[in-house]
Amino acid sequence: MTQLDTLAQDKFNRDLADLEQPEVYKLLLDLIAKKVDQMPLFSGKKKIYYFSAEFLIGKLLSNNLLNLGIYDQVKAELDQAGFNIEEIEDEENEPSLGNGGLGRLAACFIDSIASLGLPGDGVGLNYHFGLFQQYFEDNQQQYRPDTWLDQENFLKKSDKHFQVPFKDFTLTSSLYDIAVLGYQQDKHNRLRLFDLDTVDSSIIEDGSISFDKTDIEKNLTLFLYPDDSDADGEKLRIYQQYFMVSNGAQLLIQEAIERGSNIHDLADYAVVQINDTHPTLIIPELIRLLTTDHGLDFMEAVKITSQMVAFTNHTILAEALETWPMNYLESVSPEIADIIRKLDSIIKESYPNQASVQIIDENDTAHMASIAIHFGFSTNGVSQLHTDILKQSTLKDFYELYPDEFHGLTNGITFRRWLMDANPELSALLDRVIGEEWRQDSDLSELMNYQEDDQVLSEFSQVKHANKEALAHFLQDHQGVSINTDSIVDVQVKRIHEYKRQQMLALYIIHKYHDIKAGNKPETPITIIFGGKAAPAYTIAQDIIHLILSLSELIANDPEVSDYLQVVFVENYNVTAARYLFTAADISEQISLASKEASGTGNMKFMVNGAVTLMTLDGANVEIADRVGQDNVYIFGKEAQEIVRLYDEEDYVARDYYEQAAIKPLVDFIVSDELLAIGNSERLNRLHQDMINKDYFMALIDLEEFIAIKEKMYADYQDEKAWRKKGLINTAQAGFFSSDRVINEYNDQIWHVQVDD
Ligand code: KOT
Repeated sequence: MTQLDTLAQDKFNRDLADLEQPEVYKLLLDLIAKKVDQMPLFSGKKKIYYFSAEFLIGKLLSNNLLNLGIYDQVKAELDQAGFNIEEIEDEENEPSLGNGGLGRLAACFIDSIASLGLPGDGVGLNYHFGLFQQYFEDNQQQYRPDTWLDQENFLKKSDKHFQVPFKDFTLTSSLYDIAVLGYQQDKHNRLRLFDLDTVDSSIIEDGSISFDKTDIEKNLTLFLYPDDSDADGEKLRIYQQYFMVSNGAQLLIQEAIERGSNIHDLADYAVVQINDTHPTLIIPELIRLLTTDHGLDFMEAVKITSQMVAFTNHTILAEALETWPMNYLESVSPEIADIIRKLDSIIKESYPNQASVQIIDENDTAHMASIAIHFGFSTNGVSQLHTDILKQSTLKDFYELYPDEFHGLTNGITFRRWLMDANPELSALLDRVIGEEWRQDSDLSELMNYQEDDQVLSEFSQVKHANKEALAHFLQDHQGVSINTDSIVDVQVKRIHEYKRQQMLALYIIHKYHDIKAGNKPETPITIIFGGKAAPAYTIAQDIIHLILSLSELIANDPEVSDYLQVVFVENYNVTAARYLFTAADISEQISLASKEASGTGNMKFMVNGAVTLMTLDGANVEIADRVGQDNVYIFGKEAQEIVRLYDEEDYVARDYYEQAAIKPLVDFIVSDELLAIGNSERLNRLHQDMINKDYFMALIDLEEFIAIKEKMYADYQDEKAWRKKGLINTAQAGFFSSDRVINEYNDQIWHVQVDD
């Protein structure tokens, strides 16, 4: 009798084959829980605490089975009983605990920390409705709360509680844990998510995502702030951040004492990595706890804290830099505000004439990044280019004060999820061609020896085609759209933001639409796919979604064009959908305005799955191009230095570009009779005006080059073998972008934690 059959009989007194799908799902949860119960925690003197407001972990069922090394066996048992493991995974809701790149990076990092055998937990919040679910109505983005907690899941309520003192009340937290299983490890780490038992979903206005913002006890962990690379200045956010870090700080001190710390040596027991500035209040909170609860004097507490906290910056966008008015902080926690004022005095005394490095500015507003840099021991950027820009411009004055504390650590992705789990066909092909070592060391470079091998290239093509079929099924089930699996699959998936320039790809679509109508039919049909959410407060981003959806409808209903060009916008893009898109893509769109995308990590997920990147020299794209060489990527557009100069000298005038003969008709088509007949005039007119008069992220500056290079790419695709060779070289060179490499670098340069083996 199989493992699952035995469990089924214990639990239901029936055979596996007689169960319903939800029961099988529960059985698998039980099986995994049993295995986890037998696995001790990773341990050691010093432990990593990765603090993040977001952990975009994705569904865990198959990932956990894979990490436990029982995926194939379980799949076979299920097959035998007539179940399909992918259908069973439909029973699991995707945890809704992140916005985009920053949250997904945290998920990849905790996977790698465990897979490398390091003791280290993630610390965050358990948002009951997480990020909103996106759906489309009248070609516009709409919102519904994500009820992800409704289904049985991997969260386990612990018996830990802490008291968090706010100005007017004290809240008692509850701690939930999710086991983080490293790849083929016999110990595990945890994701620690704090919550409040008093949160009350009945305060949400029916079916919407609006709620009473004042009643903290009822609303604190209801929702995740829906901003990506943006900061929303509401007070509830400070409550959330302080709740997260106060709990996390109390937890880490408690655990350190249990392991033998005498408090004075706390920095030998714990290192805290903060994922951007959202957890910065851990600095004053640690100082508060060390002085008030543990009797240290202020300067000793400051010194210990400064040896414990390391800061990662994820963006140079000014609108994303967190600043809090001191009166907000005072109304949330006067003690914390008071400590921040003391830290500010230290800096004002040390650097009296340097406005740019102060903590509190002339408007009595606190700059969270300043606190993190002055009172942490490490600041890092997330790609080489991003780190250079931090050192040379955004954080130049800080870099001059602390040159040795700056690090550049290019982001990475976990191959467990983004290759093994997402693309079992490609993984099996890799096993056959280069052996299975890559599953341990992420080294795929041996594949370079097969770039001229017809057999391998043809199998590579077959895998891509099978993944296009899987994507087609997903889109059919998910939103009733059918796509041509023999078309070129060209994908841009990421949050909707002007700097990422989805609007530039929309202008290309307008160009292509007219070109096809003029009789220039593509040899191979083209499917352009978008996915991503826009923040509810970000009007222009929603206008861009509206433009793309309206174009999609126009093209689908035009028989002259629809056989050659299709535009799809995936509804509610998330980790679950991402898997199908990264593995099916021929073309990866990484077209941000140079200097603005700190790293990007989607670029790496496409690359490892053999897509060819269309890129500006931004973020980690630069390093992708360095590794695969000029023949295997398509580069266009102005470079970062030039863009930084244009901003410094306010030297970009959108209208000058708009007036050009090749550009004007494309922009003006946004408000053409054809599109206005489909779309909303207010949205289309606003976007049109914005592009002509502002275009703050310079979609027009690179448009002509973009159109030219896209045409070249589609033409090059016609040589199937040459195209797949490019894809194969991309996969072969992707090893560097494994998050295992990144975590080893963090540990060598910043954390210095011992592997537990
Ligand atoms: C959000 C709010 C405030 C500050 C920063 C952010 C932020 C940055 N959210 N996501 N990012 C992205 O982080 C990724 C991981 O490092 C990068 O790859 C990506 O370029 C950032 O935009």
